Amino acid sequence: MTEEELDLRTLSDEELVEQMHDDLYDGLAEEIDEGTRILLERGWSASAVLNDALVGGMRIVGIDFRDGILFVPEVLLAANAMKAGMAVLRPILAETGAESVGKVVIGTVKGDIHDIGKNLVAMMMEGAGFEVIDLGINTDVEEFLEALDLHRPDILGMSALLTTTMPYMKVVVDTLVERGLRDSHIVMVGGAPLNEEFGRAVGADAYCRDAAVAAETAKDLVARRRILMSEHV
Ligand code: B1M
Repeated sequence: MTEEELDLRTLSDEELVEQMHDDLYDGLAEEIDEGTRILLERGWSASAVLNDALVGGMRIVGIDFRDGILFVPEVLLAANAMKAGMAVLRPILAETGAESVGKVVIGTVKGDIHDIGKNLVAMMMEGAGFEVIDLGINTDVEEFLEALDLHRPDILGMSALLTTTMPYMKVVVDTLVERGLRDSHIVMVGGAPLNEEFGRAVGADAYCRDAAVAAETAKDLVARRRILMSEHV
């Protein structure tokens, strides 16, 4: 059977997830859109579709990219397909009837154009009730500072996927310290090459390994900060 003839609806859940990994690998955005919708129709939760079908597929792409089997153009297509699936999940993940629990300014740091993980974090935070101002990719310290001044968020979130760009997080935190702004915001960092120790070393309040942890941590830190502030009034 050729790709065009394959009816995704005839596949079992397990086969469909496997097929979606292949489709992601091949950068087939329409198929990823369809597969995502089918899994949701079958009663899968948005986070299960995200983790098993999409993030799982992207992990395979990442391994072959590292090993020189896939190159930038193919990975861009895979990223595009991933975004097609995320677009279907976005309204569900971002669904919240509650009032805003706080404000977040988030961006991928200067020199870095990876935005899939950052977009997921933004979505999950919206889903947790935050108002999110997304500065996009390649964000320099002045752009972060302007956004802090304009939006006065509770949280500044930074994402980096490259070992060469992650040190820039320290540039941003150091600049906040120099300008006397560090204590006005919670600083959260994340991205595949980071870890707890790096988070502490750059002076962040929290390092988060994934989007779900980021949303939980954000709620927790904002709640704690509000209690501290009310005690000081
Ligand atoms: Co890039 N790339 N890439 N890439 N790319 C990696 C990161 C790499 C690990 C691949 C590899 O070698 N295995 C490698 C980095 C090596 C290193 O630094 N040690 C790499 C490289 C080398 C490069 C280029 C230099 C390649 C080149 O040009 N020769 C180049 C750099 C461009 C630049 O940024 N200046 C490049 C380019 C690209 C594409 C443009 C082709 C594309 C990006 C498309 C896009 O994002 N729109 C791309 C992709 C897709 C990847 C991989 C394959 C996948 C990244 C991804 O989207 N993962 C990646 C391999 C990998 O990571 N396994 C790779 C899925 C996503 C859901 O996970 O982003 O980790 P992640 O986000 C998670 C957590 O980290 C966390 O939550 C997210 C969701 O759970 N998180 C946060 C992220 N940010 C957070 C912030 C938080 C909290 C949690 O708080 C604020």
